[in-house]
Amino acid sequence: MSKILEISNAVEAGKKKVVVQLVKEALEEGLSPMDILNEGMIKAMGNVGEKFKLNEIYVPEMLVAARAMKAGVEVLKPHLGENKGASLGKFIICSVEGDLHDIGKNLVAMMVESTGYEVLDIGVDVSAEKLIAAIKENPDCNLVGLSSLLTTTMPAMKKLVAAIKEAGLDQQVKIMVGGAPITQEFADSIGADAFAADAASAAAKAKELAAR
Ligand code: B1M
Repeated sequence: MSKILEISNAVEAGKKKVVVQLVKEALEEGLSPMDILNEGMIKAMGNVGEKFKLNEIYVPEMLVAARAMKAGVEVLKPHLGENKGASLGKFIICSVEGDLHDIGKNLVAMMVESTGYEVLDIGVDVSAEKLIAAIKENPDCNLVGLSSLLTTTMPAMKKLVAAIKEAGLDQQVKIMVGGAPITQEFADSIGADAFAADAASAAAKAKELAAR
């Protein structure tokens, strides 16, 4: 069995310690960190989601798989991109109100940081009040990232974008949105400045927005 497949199986099975060990071995063997992430771990979470949808597994199994992936990502983190030192500005990122999923958000934070942004992660289930306060407390923030994994939290994303505009903070920050149910069309419809489908494109978009 290939190392990547072993990692994928261990993530799916929620075997945190095994994932950590396998990721270390894969790096030592010279496998690409992006392949380990995309083919080993993100694909595994996709399988977990499919099994959940088919009622083959339940929330606790999703949770242990998520913990195993997070542990693997920690090992990968130093290899995922070179931090160029904060010079592009400050990026505030969160998962929107009602949404507790944070693996994708964390990956986006990590990749955007590697492009040269300082990152302030304000967590999950973030209300408009909390987000607005964070932007106001950080006048050097020039980019906000909103993540949503549930179709039911898409309206909360719309609400956060509207709150930023109502507070006049869209003069200060650009807004990037993403997450599994989010599309370019949805991003346009709620008035976001950018949409990214994955963490690597989010990093590229963030760089592009800093140059605008
Ligand atoms: Co949940 N969950 N979950 N879950 N979960 C999904 C999202 C689901 C698709 C599973 C399924 O049914 N197939 C489904 C949503 C269905 C829908 O809305 N249509 C679902 C559900 C229903 C739920 C609950 C309601 C289950 C329940 O309680 N009955 C519940 C809701 C909790 C809540 O948020 N209020 C719930 C809970 C959980 C856990 C807590 C158990 C756990 C999360 C743990 C954690 O995050 N700490 C969990 C997990 C693990 C998943 C799946 C299996 C995996 C998510 C993940 O981490 N993927 C997921 C199924 C799936 O995604 N196929 C599922 C890996 C990650 C790297 O990808 O997050 O998509 P992703 O991020 C990507 C891109 O989307 C993008 O870049 C990332 C990296 O490439 N991206 C951005 C993300 N944010 C971005 C922001 C950007 C740009 C790009 O700019 C700012």
